[in-house]
Order: sequence, then structure tokens, then C-alpha cells
Amino acid sequence: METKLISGVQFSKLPSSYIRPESERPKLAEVEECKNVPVIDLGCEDRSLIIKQIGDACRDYGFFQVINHGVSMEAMDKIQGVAHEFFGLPVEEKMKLYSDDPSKTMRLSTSFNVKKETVHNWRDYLRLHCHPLEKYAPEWPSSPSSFRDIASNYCTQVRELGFRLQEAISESLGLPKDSLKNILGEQGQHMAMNYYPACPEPELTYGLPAHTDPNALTILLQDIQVSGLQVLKDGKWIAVNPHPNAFVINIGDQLQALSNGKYKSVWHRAVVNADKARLSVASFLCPCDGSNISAPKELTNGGDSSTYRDFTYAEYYKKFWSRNLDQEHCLELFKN
Ligand SMILES: O=C(O)CCC(=O)C(=O)O
Repeated sequence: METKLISGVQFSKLPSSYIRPESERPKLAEVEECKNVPVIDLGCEDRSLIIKQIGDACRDYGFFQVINHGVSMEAMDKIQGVAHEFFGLPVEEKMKLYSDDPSKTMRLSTSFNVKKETVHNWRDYLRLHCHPLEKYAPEWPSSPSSFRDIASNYCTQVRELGFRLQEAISESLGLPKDSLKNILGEQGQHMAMNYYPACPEPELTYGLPAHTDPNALTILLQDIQVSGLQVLKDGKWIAVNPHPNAFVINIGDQLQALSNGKYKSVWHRAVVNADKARLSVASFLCPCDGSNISAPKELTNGGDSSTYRDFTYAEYYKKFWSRNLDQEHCLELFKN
């Protein structure tokens, strides 16, 4: 049977196509809560402290949370509200937007890459291109009727935050503020609204299996009521429980490459639970297709010790989507 949406469908047991072999299961009982996730206050007046905290977090964790980040609470609440409304629409209505073609700029899909994967994941997701807004917003869902306005406002605010963070990350690497932004060019922006329905057998499957993000920077809004995000730290999976009004920021593969491997594109995964559906909204800042991903010479001893060969983002992205998620780090394929 072809895999289709799972949100709004009743399941009494997990269909066999979602069951992982025993050795690949999430082993939820072994996962510890991360007590010291870096939470960085972007409202702090001491900019050098912010930059130091960001540098430490990027190096030691590959992710951090931010508060006082400039995105309004109203925008955060509304995007979650409208996403819940969207996934609550009747399945027949949602199916009109369904596609498993990753090249589409607006699509509702399920799992990760249904054409490539052998075991499916307990997730539906709406994936939208968001920049430039005038080009893409008209193709977004028209139901709920407030969707486009709410999502446009949210995307604009999150983009600003992303640029501020990229400046701070540049500085934390000892580079001029605009250095990373200049390399990344006119950045694209994508959004994934992830909906993980309550799952009859959460020990047997994932919402999203372990992966790193192929883009530059990810800004994740987590469901405050339901946890599910886990990251790999020192070889162990740890749970990143939601922090009120915070975003989780992930370093993506492109920043790992541009930092010459100093900063980590963190392995992360989403697990599901038996009782409650979970929602997350991930915003991805992506280098422009033609940008040349090449670590600045300040970080490579004048170019002699580049960990990765130069590549364009278009080349990388194609490679990423041609694979299954739970394979080796895609950047490994670009090592010198
Ligand atoms: O739902 C989450 O917490 C993680 C989402 C994620 O990793 C993604 O969308 O790439």
C-alpha cells in the first residue's frame, strides 16, 4: 500500500512498515534529560558574552536555545495554533496538497522520503519555501484562511533572528560580522511544520530518525506541552525538553563546513509518544544554490588545511535528498 498521511487516521497498532529492526529502535528508557542545554539570552546587554556563549555552544553541542530573541510571543503562538488547525483538517482535504516529490516548493507529505526509505516514520509534514515571500506565499494552503498571513509574519521575524545569529556566529569564529552571510548569498528559507500523531507503539519507531540538517541554520519552535527532540551528545542521546518562549537553534551542515569542522552540525531525532500528538515548526536558512561553500582562509591556515572540498549548495542538497536519512553524515562525502 502506498504511504499516505497518518494525521487524522485512527490506528490501534503500529503498521508493520513503521517498525524498526530491534537494533535501530530508540531505546527510550536509556535517554536522559539534558539538564544543561545552553540557554542564551539574546537580550543581554553584554554582546561579547553572547558571542562567547554562542561559540561555546556551537563547538561543544552544535545546538543551543535562545530567549529574548525578538520574535514576538504572538507570532509564536499563532503559528502553532494555525498549524494545529491545518493538521486537524479532514484527511480528504489535506490529501489535495499531498506530494512525495522533494523538489516541490509547497507540499504536504509524510515520513521523510517515502520513495527512498525502507521503514517509514511517524510524521506528517507541510514543507514550504518561504523566500521571497511574494513568490511563494500565494501557493501556500488557503485553509485555514488565516494561514498565509500568520505564516508570512512568522517567517519574516524568524529570518531576522537567523541573520542576527549568523552575525554572532561569524564573530564567534573570529570573522567579520558579515562574513558568513556574504558567503551564503541571498539565502533561501524553508519551513517544515511537523506533526507527530500519538503513536500506538512509540518504542518501535521514530517521528524522525537521527539526521543532521543539510542547510546552514535551523530555528526550531518546539511544542511546549510535549517533548520529543533528542540530540546526540558524547555518544549518548539526550532529551531537549522545551523551554518556555525559546527557540532551539541547530548548526546545519553548511556551517559545519564553513567553520572548517570547528562547529558541529548536530545529530538529532524526534521520538513519538503514546498519549499526545506533538507539533514542531522548523525554519531552515539555506545558502543560495550557487554559493560556493568554502571555509574562509582565516580558519584553514590560508587554505592548506580545509577539511572539506569546495562545493555548491545545489550540489550538496541534491546529494542529501538522494539518500535515506539514517545514513552516514552527508558531509563525510565532501571530505578532502
Ligand atoms: O520535531 C523536532 O523536534 C525535530 C524536527 C527536525 O529535526 C526537522 O524538521 O528537521
